[in-house]
Amino acid sequence: MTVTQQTTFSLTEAEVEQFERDGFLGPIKIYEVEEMEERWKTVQRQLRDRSHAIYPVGSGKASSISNYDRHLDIDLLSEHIMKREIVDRVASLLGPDLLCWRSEFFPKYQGDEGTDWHQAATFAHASGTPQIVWPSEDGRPAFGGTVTVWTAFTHSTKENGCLQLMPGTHKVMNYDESKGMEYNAEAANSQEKDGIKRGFFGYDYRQLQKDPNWKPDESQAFPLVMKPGECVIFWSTLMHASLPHTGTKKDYRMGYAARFVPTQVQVYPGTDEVSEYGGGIVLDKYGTVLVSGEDTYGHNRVAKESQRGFQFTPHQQS
Ligand SMILES: O=C(O)CCC(=O)C(=O)O
Ligand SMILES: [Fe+2]
Repeated sequence: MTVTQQTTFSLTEAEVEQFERDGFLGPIKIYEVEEMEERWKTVQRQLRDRSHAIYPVGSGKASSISNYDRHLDIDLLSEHIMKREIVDRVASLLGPDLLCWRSEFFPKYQGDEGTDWHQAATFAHASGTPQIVWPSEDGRPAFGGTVTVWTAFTHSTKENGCLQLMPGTHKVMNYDESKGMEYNAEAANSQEKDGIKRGFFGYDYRQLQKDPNWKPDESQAFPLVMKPGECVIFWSTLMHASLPHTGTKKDYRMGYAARFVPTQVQVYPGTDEVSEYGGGIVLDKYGTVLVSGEDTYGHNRVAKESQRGFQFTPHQQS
């Protein structure tokens, strides 16, 4: 794996080794608590204004995918995915030529189930079509996945549904994302798995298990408590989940995940529309964002600026 030249926020060799061993790094402070809280208030207000959003609003559960990629129309989110504190670190892991291909909100409100244990290499799990495809090496597909930077926009605690991780589980896939899952919005918030209320936003991730009799080993898991403004960087192929929200109404948790791949990866190859989570989006206004380096492959549409004219000027790692 490439260790890029040292810049202000690039990782040390020891941190890169730790990431390769454990599959994650963090929590890492990106914003002061007060700054994050201010930013989140503003973003929250701006999320409601969809006049420049690239996907139209969906109904019910489908609304979550209509809030994909709001970094393409909300300045504070455009700035967030370009932040050197994030980009330099991810470049230390994936090399200097980097795309942000997706961002997503992950809320947990009072009574919400936890997120199922899962791993994602192609992101075909819900739509049935791979959303990211790495080049094949010697005719074999390389080990896929994306580096996710999940930032706590609010406090993230054991009571309000913080993430859980299983260190070191990112090198073996327990799931086959091509199997397909049944969508059933009504099934949400109704199932216990090993005594913990969990689901996957209307899906049951267990349907993708390679071995139907296998069970995630909860004893390997730990809860990742985070303050507003802290992030965790992890391979999407790391076993990850979250706890149910058993706390009070006021104390919701909000995570914002930005996903990165190197420029040699094909994003949404051969795909114009995505149907998943009971909703659908059309990719006509979609573009990846080159956050660092250059794109010599030209596999993907690259947005030069956001829908509001925010300039995506890639950082140089030197
Ligand atoms: O926030 C959660 O509960 C799940 C997040 C997740 O699965 C992801 O960022 O890939
Ligand atoms: Fe995930």
